[in-house]
This record gives sequence, C-alpha cells and structure tokens, in this order.
Amino acid sequence: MISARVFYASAIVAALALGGCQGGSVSPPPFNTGSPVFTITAGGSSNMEAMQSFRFYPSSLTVNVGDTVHWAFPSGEPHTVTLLGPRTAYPPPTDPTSAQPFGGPTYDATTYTSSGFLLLGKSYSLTFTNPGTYTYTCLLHGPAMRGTIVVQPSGTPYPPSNTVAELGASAAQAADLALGTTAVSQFPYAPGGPHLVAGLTPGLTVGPPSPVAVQRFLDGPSLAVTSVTVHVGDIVTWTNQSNNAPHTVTIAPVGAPFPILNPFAPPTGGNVYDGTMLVNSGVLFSGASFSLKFTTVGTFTYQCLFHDDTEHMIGTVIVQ
Ligand SMILES: [Cu+2]
Repeated sequence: MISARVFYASAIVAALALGGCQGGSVSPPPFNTGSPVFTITAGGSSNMEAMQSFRFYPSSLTVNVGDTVHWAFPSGEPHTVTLLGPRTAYPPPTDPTSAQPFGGPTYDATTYTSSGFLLLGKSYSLTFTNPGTYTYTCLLHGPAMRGTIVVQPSGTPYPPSNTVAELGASAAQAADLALGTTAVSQFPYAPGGPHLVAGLTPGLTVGPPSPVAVQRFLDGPSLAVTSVTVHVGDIVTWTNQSNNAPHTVTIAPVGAPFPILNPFAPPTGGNVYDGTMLVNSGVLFSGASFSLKFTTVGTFTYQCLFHDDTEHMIGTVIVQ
C-alpha cells in the first residue's frame, strides 16, 4: 500500500540506498536452470500500475545451505521481504522501521532481517546458511503475502517441485493480475453517477484479502473512467470496494501543491468543498465511504495519499 508517498520519501530513499549496498541494484538472474540460483518476484503490476498483485512468485522454494535467493520488485507498489529471526511478531506497516532494511546479506535465523520497502526494479538477495523452513512476509501486505524458503543441507538434490514452481511463477502472476479485470467488471454503481469506487477487488469487499487490487478511482466498469461530472450542490461519494488496501480521497485548494501528509492522517476539512480548502477523507479501509459536496464550478483533481505518485491513483471532479 504505502508507495513512494512524499511523507515516506526520506525513509524509502534511505531504504533503497541501503538496499543497494546489499545488492539491491543488481539485476536478478534468470530462474534456476541447474545452478543454485533462485529468483522470486515480489508482487506484480499492469495497466500503468492500476492492477497490483500481492503474492510472491513462486511462493515456496527449496534451496540448499549456501544458496542465494534473489527477490525482484517490479511494481510501483512497494513490498518487503521480512524474516522474523528471533522476534515473535512483525512490525506493523505504520511503524517507521518497516520501511528500513535490517540484517546483512546472509540469514541464519538468529537476526531479524528485512529488505525494507523496495519497488520499481529494485532487488534484494539473501544467502541461507542454516537448514530449516523459513516463512517470510511482506510487511505491507501480509499475512496474505507470505512465502516459504526450505533450506536443505548442502549438496541435497533439489526437489522437482522447484522446477514446477519456477516455471509456473509468471503464469501465476499473470492470472492474479487478470483478476483485476474481473474486479473492474464488477463496478457496483450506476456508471457516470455520483457514486465512485476508491479501489476495488474481485468480489468487492467480500471475502479474505484478494491477491489483486485495482488501485484507481473509477466511475464505471472501465479503467478509463476516472472523472465524474456533477452540478454545483451535488454530493460525490467514494467507497473503498476492495478487501486488501486502504485509500484516501484527498483534495487540495485550487492552485496549491498537493499536500505533504501522512497517509494515516485523520480527516481534515469536513464534507463541503469550494476550492479554497484542503479536504482529506482520512484512511478509508475496506467498505468505508466518504462524501463531499461541491459548491463551486470548476475542475478539481484529487488523489489517494497512499497511491498517488508511483501508482497514479488520481481522479477528477468536473463541477458544472
Ligand atoms: Cu489508494
């Protein structure tokens, strides 16, 4: 969820810089073809970052002591690879330390180890030095986004399940992202009306967290419909119709730069907008709605504080 929002920019820049020291800028190698080289993709995106998938591809791999696993982070949505080590609980995504890397280039289960937030072509590598079965998570999207690394003693043959998992990884990612198209087709309101979605998932808010999110403000069953036209005095309502990502509806005074705000900041500005004030819905979790009455003619752009810059979650209200 938390992308390279301005509020977190310094933490993310620091995380990216440190990630680079751990091999974060190195292009990941191809899938294992006989040599002990392993690549896992963290999430995925399509349609100009509108569709985001929240799984590791493949989610389970078996390696040997001394092998190195590379994770690739292709999306505008950040993810982490985080292993608990001796800790008993993961930090929440709102904890500022979640953005930062911890630990070194090896993992032996004695040290909390995390990539920090990585996105947009970065990568992360860990060499496993102790046999065991290790679960890891993305701090931003867990527990739905978890993976497992089984570490065998050095020299053990790799199981056939590795090849199946590696060969199926790209197809699994594509299948998850395709579910975003299903979600868009389930737009639940009258197209072109004053009720919009602030993000949606397959099945909308029902069910456990989906492996895909559509991170757009939409006013119809199409990714192209990101604006709504209303009249002075009309009320526009947004509902988060997703089950896996928070969003905000945030609108600045006309002509002002977009505000530097913590995405988790409380609501500001009330429910009437005349172009002169900052209005922020506060965090809209799954199923939550926000309504805003427009009292001035104009074209007004609003954004989601979580998904504005790298994921382009931006909408327009045209008031006539
Ligand atoms: Cu958002």
